[in-house]
Amino acid sequence: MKTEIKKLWDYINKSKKILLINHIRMDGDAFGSLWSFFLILQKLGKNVKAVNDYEVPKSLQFLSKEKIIETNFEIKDFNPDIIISLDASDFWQLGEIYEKNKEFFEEKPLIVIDHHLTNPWFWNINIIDIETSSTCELVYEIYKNLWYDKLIDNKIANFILTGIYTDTNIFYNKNTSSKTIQIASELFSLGAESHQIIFELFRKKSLKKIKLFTKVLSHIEDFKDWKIVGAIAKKEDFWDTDEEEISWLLNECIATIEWAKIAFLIYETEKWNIKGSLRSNDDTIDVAKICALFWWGGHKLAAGFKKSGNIDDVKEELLKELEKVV
Ligand SMILES: [Mn+2]
Repeated sequence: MKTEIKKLWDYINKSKKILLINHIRMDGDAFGSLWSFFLILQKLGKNVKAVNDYEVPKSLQFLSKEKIIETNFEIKDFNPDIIISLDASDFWQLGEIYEKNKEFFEEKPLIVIDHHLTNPWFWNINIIDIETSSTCELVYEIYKNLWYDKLIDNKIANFILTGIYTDTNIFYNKNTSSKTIQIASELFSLGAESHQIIFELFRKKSLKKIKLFTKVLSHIEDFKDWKIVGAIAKKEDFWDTDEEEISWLLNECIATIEWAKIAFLIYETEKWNIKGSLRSNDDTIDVAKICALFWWGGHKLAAGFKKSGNIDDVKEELLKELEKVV
């Protein structure tokens, strides 16, 4: 890891133009790691651009009024010296920007910074640590190694703490280590506004959202013999939601059922476009492996998948796989 970080430092030093990219449908960790890197590189005097296929989710916009992430961007015109990918566990997670510029990505030095178990270590420099709670925790350690931590102001500290909070569910998930807490403590000292981040991302809810959740939760099904609990949500019941809301519904409601070993939520993003999200409450059950049978990835205790088809059929197919592991 140290040699990889040294290589990153060499690349950053040599580069004038740097492109940052994170995974599509970014979460707090993808967002926070990208933003913090953006600001650090700017302070180092680099010409930095950040890209993603999608706009920043509304829930994260409280962190900055400024928009740095460009959704329509000709990376060939920018012609960066290096590309840094944050929190993406595979190529497809880089979205259409990658698909459209495949050769370009292959030509340029690509540095992958990530913590997903399913990452295939896909390019020139892989700074990947699956023991780390979040990409934000990892980038903080990189900044410390490279002496960039001197550049961290309260705004940058806020972005990093956001990723740590969202990926650990405020230190609740088992990926939280004493080092995670140590780093958070340092971020507090640097002026991170913990209370505001927790309020914005974990506490506040709209009445509309609560009504929507009531609907989905009324469809909860239990497969108690297998200690599985889950719900499906059809498009008409579950409009206008984002990934964070789905995680909340699953983490805070469905997965808290006392006897549940596995919890799932399957939902339609469009008719026939199905996504599923899974949680394991049992260390011996790896839901990332189950999701990998479909098409996605994630972590041992929290993972998701994508599939097209009829939502009820997808549920049956998933249950068949789940029954094998419980
Ligand atoms: Mn992450």
